[in-house]
Amino acid sequence: GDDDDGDFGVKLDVRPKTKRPPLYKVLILNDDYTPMEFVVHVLERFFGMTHAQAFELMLTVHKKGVAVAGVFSHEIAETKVAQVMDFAQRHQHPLQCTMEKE
Ligand code: NFA
Repeated sequence: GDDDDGDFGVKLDVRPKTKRPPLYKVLILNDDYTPMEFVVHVLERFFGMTHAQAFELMLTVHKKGVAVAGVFSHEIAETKVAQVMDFAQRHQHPLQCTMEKE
């Protein structure tokens, strides 16, 4: 704008602005047809969970409808979703996996 205050509007370099990239939750959705053991296998295979962790998360999805399988960068989350959707489709299960910004 004008320069009524005589400071020439020069912004002082105070804080280095290092914006972190957004993170994305990868969600597993319940359905009536995908076998429980298949979901457990997916969670072990693509999310590095132990059998016990995978079983517990599968039961959470089964009971509540949805649960977070992991939190990742946009690119990794997209890859996980694509891997799970492809694997489910190849086995003819209707399992759904999506991502959402945290
Ligand atoms: N609800 C499915 C069943 O009863 C199991 C399931 C759990 C499916 C988690 C999808 C996700 N066979």
